[in-house]
Amino acid sequence: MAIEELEAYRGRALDALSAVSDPASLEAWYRAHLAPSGEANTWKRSIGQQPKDERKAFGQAINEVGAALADAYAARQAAVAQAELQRRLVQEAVDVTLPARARRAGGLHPSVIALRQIADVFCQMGFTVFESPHVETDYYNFEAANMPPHHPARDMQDTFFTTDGQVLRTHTTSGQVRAMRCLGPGPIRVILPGLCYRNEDVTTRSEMQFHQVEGLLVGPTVRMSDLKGILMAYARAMFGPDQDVRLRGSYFPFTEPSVEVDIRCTLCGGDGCRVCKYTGWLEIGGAGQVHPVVLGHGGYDPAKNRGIAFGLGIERMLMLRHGIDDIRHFFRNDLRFLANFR
Ligand code: FA5
Repeated sequence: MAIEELEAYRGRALDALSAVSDPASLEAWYRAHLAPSGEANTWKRSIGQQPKDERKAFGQAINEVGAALADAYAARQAAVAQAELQRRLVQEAVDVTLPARARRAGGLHPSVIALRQIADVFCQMGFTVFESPHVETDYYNFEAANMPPHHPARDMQDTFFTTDGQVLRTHTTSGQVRAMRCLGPGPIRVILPGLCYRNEDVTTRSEMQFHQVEGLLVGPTVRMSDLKGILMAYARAMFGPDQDVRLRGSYFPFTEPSVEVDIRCTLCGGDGCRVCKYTGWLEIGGAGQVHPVVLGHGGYDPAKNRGIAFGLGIERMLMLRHGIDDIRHFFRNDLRFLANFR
């Protein structure tokens, strides 16, 4: 009787096992049947209730059923694992025929693109690039540029000071004497590109930070006519082969004579309009012959050497070139503006 019940149990357990198709129900089946508290083991407790002469055979039958269930379980476990693997392969399959999602690459800032173009223009004229620090000493930014303490010209450039008494360079002219001391005593032909900082009210034409490209030539034969030729080459590279340059008398403490550099108005071509205030000309920077005091700070004998220098504003040049009406676009990080220059 008990043997028949045991056989019926075997049939039930194997039927239940054959219906198992996933790891969770396989685990549940194992707990119900083969685990120490599972049904296959509870049979063992009933051995003592059997007639004495049947106990041995009943015990063997229980062991056989247990072994048969364990074999069937192992086979089912392998089948479920295989099925699970198949399921995951299908579920996680990558459709290699799908079109790739375009990656949006970053790009260079318009001022940096312009700086690179400008470096190309000047390098073709034999210039090399000289880098100087953004955080500068008062000496290099002002004093070496012939602006001793209390010189009124310091007010022309409202300055950001650091807590330890240094300044954020107000112009790339701060690198002139550094370049002379580093590259002298022979002739020098360098540009010094980079950011400058001024504590100015931000307007459509003025920012607190902007790029300049400084140019510096020093040597025994350098003269103002070289300056005009170089600036003409720059203007034509930036604004087209018909562009013209005008040097207009001005004042800078570090040059004598000093000039403002104008190009013919890019909007009206020189006829006069609102943008050029009806003068036909637009300013792109300052320039001049390097002051003897500055040459002296750089270690050059002013009696034997002359220098010419210029400082060009990059964002204002780009505003003229692309018809940009507000300089603040450059540092707003608005991709709708920046992406136009990719
Ligand atoms: C100077 O900075 C002189 N160091 C230039 C120079 C160099 C003269 C060598 C002689 C010899 P200025 O302050 O004018 O000069 O500035 C030069 C150019 O920088 C300007 O023409 C303008 O294009 C740009 N610039 C000046 N201030 C600002 C500002 N706040 N925002 C944007 N661009 C500016």
